[in-house]
Amino acid sequence: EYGPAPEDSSIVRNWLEARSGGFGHFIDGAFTPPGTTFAVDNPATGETISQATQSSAADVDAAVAAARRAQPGWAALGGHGRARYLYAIARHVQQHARFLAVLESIDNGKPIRETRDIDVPLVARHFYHHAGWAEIAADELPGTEPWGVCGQIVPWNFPLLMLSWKIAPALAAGNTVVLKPAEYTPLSALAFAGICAEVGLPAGVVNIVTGDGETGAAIVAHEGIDKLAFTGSTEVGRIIRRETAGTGKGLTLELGGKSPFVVFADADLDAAVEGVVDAIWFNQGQVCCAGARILVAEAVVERFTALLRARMATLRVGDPLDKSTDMGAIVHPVQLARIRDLVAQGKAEGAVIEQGDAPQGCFYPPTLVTNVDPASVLSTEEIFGPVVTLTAFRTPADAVELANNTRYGLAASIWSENVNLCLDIAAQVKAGVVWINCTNVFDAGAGFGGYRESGFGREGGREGMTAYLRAPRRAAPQGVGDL
Ligand code: TXE
Repeated sequence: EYGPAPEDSSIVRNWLEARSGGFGHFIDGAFTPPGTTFAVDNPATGETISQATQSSAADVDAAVAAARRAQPGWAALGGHGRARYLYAIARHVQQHARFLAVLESIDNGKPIRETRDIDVPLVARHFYHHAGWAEIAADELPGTEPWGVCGQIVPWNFPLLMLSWKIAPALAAGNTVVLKPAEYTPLSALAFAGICAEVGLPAGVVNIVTGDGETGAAIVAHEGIDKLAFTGSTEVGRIIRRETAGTGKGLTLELGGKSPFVVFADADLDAAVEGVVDAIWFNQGQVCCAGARILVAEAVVERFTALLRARMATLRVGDPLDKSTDMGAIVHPVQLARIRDLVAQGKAEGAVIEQGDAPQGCFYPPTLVTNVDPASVLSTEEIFGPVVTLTAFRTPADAVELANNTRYGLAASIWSENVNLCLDIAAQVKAGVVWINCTNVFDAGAGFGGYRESGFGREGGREGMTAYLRAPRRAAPQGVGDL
């Protein structure tokens, strides 16, 4: 299997060089000239690789107006007409897979192995899946209609994948969109805009505006937006919930997490250790559903911890474009400082910190935290870095209590060879997604989302599709969060 090697970064370098003046927005089917720009950096090298435009209120107005104009025609194309475009987008994502994988890796700092094998294939899968939904939605979800124009705000941890989670169902349902990528990682969304142009997507169906939280706030407040979808911090989710209260806008929020990873005494410990690698060291731990709290049965805690330490020592942190790298760079020095501060705070509170190696720069080593109090910041705060706590439990009831001792409720992972026990525990753990003997398994056909302070609404599957449809004759299955 051939995958991108470091030298493949030249395809991205050439693309960026051809756009050395930086990027404008993608509005009404065309790129605007760059305006007031901000730097886009490669976190692994610290180098500025491009410039993107900070959107003004007028830019957001123009994008929303374009989306409004395009929406009736897009809906009128019918399911099959829209599906053809979604299939075309999926195919073009596959055709540009190598380019997109390298671009995402350079912009975000994540290992090329992950962008190549996980992010980009899942993006294509999401568009194929929702092309299927476009074909059958009229039959499967009768009496529904698109919301109209969707405002979509995505984070930097899976820039292109989160874009696909937002755009694919919205378009399948007959909506048009104004999407804002995160300011740290706007490039793959801009490349995606190029793909929309390439497949001849009607102008105004997808609009991409770049900028920071101010741009996000302008989208949230805009009267021409009918539905909002946000993935990001619980803090900003709260603001958006407040801002949209009483406006009639649809809303789904996918926010933070502090997911438990529960290992029972009869678990396959080697498999569970690999699970931890995937749960917390994948994407440098910058994963909303990261298994950030290992809870392990007392009877096996020593054996498990020894295996985990040995595995942690083998992880390679470094150049994201090197195919043998396990962990790349942290997305931005601000996030790195946040991780360092939280770990220092935890250490001051008495936690024991063990770390692997990491190069100088915007990197953070894989980190195991033991002797940690349940009230410590390391047990309660979303660190959004490669830092995992480990706590022993005595009985299954203790495990459930510890697992639910969080204000979040996004995901959980349970490890045991006793499937009855797994199912019993799964039913008691308060999490939107529960994985048994696996972790971080995503599929476009399965709903993903949380409850409590992890937000509400689902992305993927039938529920994810219905979130983009108004159901005049039925209550929409969303909007019941308790933020
Ligand atoms: O998030 P923000 P940040 C968590 C994680 C991380 C912390 C801070 O714990 O350490 O949040 O990250 C846009 N109105 N997650 O500061 O600010 C912003 O421009 C509208 C978990 O980067 O929430 C970006 O596009 N939009 C998370 C997006 O919101 C606003 C992924 C997310 O940024 C806005 C990311 C406003 N007032 C961080 N302010 C997950 N659930 O996966 C900012 N934005």
